[in-house]
Amino acid sequence: MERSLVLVKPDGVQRGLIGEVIARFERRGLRLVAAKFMQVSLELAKQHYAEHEGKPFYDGLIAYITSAPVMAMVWEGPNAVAAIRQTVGSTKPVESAPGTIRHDFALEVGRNLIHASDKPETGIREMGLWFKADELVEWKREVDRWVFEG
Ligand code: IDP
Ligand code: MG
Repeated sequence: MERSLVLVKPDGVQRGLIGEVIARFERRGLRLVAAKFMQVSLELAKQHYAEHEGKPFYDGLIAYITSAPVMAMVWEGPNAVAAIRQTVGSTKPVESAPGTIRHDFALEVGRNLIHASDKPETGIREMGLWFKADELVEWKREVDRWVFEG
């Protein structure tokens, strides 16, 4: 079972799209592990986006993610990282497939609504940055056997 960090970024929160995002992952069959509505500190923003330090959009990205509260979540499921990236769409909303979150709700790369871990290892790293171990909820759903084959 893989896990991915998902953030509804400040633009998604301000635009009232938290529920829309959660609904899409629930409908996909993914299982919620953790959720926290929070203001992102400068320190956490820098750790989260460390790989982008030095890029032309870095300062704007840090300003964006710390500009207003975000909804941070962890979702799990088989191949959760790839499944979630697929539902999220491409980094640039205008290159995202119709039906994806970024296609359906965004236009600009600097206001692309949502973050999702890009690899299983990234999911583990990011989950550790954003959540303490005791904030992760291990649980089973009655419907799991109708969604998860194994
Ligand atoms: P991802 O969010 O699809 O994984 P990354 O390449 O990891 O995309 O970039 C992280 C975030 O940085 C993007 O989601 C977007 O908000 C922002 N970003 C990436 N490239 C640009 C850019 O060229 N201009 C402005 N913001 C960008
Ligand atoms: Mg990324």
